Amino acid sequence: MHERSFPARPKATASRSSTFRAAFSTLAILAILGAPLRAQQPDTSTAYARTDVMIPMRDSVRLHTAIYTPKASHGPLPFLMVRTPYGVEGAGRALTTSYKELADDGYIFVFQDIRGRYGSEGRFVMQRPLKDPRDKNGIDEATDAYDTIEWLLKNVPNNNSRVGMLGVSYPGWTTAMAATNPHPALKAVSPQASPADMWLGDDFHHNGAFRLSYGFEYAAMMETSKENENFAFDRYDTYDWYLALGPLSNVNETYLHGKIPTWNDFVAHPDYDAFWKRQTIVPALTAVKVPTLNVAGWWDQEDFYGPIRIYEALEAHDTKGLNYLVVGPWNHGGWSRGEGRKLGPLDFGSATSRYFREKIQAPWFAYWLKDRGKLDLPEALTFVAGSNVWRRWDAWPPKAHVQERNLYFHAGGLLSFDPPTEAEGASAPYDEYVSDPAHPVPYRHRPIQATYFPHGSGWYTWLTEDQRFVDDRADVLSWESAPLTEDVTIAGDVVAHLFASTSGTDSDWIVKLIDVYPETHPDDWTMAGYQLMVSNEVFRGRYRNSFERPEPIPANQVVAYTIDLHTQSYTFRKGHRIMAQVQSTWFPLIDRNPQMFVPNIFEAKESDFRKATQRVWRSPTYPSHVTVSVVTGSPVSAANP
Ligand code: PG9
Repeated sequence: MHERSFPARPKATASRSSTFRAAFSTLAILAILGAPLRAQQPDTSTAYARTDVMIPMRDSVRLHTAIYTPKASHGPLPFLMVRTPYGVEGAGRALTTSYKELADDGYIFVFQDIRGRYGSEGRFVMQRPLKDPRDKNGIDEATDAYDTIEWLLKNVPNNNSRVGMLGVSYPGWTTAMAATNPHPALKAVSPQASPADMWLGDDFHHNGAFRLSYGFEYAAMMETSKENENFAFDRYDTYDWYLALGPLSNVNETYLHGKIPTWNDFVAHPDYDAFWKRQTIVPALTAVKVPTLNVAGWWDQEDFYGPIRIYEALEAHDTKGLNYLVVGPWNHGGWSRGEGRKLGPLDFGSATSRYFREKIQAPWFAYWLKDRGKLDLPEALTFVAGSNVWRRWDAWPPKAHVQERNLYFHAGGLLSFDPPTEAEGASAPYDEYVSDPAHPVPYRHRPIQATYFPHGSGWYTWLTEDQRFVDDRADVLSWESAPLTEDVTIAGDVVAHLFASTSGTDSDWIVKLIDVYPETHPDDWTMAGYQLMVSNEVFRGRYRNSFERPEPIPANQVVAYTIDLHTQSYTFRKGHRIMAQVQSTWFPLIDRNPQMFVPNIFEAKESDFRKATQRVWRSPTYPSHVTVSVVTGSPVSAANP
């Protein structure tokens, strides 16, 4: 294919010097590299030639698209397409990094700005919902992908009539959306860290608790202009900034002035209403229409719920064995860059990201798009951190060779597989703390840089931070097991069953499952006593009976909460301890709950915020515990590189 074959590149769509903020693969990349927001990115790909086109959609809106074709002659090639809201100027560089293995194989790469972003026409709508199927003139990300594919097949010479799609996070979601109503030429997809439901578990809320720092910063970044624009904080430690902000009503009053549609949606839709139900992709996942490789990272700070939920929803309809899951020891998009041997202070002993790109992702697309090789993928492939091996599973969560066991909270801060007895709780069958919204527990070490702070932010690795930084807080409770006498490997779902009371009428409950390293750690002294979060989640108490209709919590009554801590495959090594932790603030990751019921927390007043005394119960009647699935045999084979 040659530049001549395409319509001329429109002026508006950009010289190479236009703004760029890398993340057509993931937002994280540039921030990690510390590149300034408006830096010029040289296109370092030399083996491919780039052509920019404006592709018309069915409603005449034109989408800016960069097409990379190999300079050397090849037979007909398949397309690999990434549809992104983050700009496509750096796509060429990605062919030598994130997509190197694929680029070496030879594809026609297509990078497209979605509607209303960067060089594309039309209006950007945050996570635009799927159109009503009865609306013949409607558009959505699936129709835009469809129309683009139709155009590519007709206009790009030397293609083999097959298309693959992939992407991390937002581009992962556009991939998943394209597969809901796919063009017949779409033959394989890999949605990676795709959100599935922004109210239940992904970027913007978890179980109704609002992800303040991410929600605010992301909405402002995306909707201040067509191109990414970071909110200008006036200080380095955003913990201070968010605390000084006061109630969320000050956001529009003082900073956004009603100009950021997504923020206005947060305010107008605090509960799980029709707005969020229209946006979630899950109801559309009624069939596996395209072979799907779902990818997730155990320490993904943005979208871990999504890829697992998408896998699970598709799996219920996977009659032909076309739906697969890979979960590795990665942060958000970690598999698409670097070696993946380390994350924060953790060393996984092998190059897990390179392994994924070379041995899983490249063969996946070659198999479906080039008829090359055979597909050597189990139903689920997970990395078991702790023992640091890849494992192949024939179902996820595993159905055989695992046993559900409960880790119970006991008096004296003890955690054990034995249930509590009457005797141990004789004086007080609970542990308690005072939660004060004026002094919320930081979710990570301070200073807490802005999420996309251009000179490096702790955001990307916060899930792996040593939890000892909250040790001295009286508003964090911990229960810890004795040192393990043998390795304990868990595989499958992790669920907290909390029996808790509050003196207030609303409350957040945050539960963490933690691996406590032994004090003697001869391999690496910096890890002695380390407290590594293995699973975690927040639950906003007002939603305990219904996500749609919040209710006050009856003050001082014990209430049972089931909190999904998602899924894990992890080995707690012999000599380590297992810890469970409970707290009621996680700031500014999660907005402060006033702890007094108000109809809409986005409209709470300063005077609504109250201290509350929280009790976590641990008696035979109210046995708070965390349920894990312990691996009992060797059902699985190792699959190490
Ligand atoms: N986590 C980002 C995101 C995806 C979808 C919607 C909103 C945010 C991202 O990295 O793309």
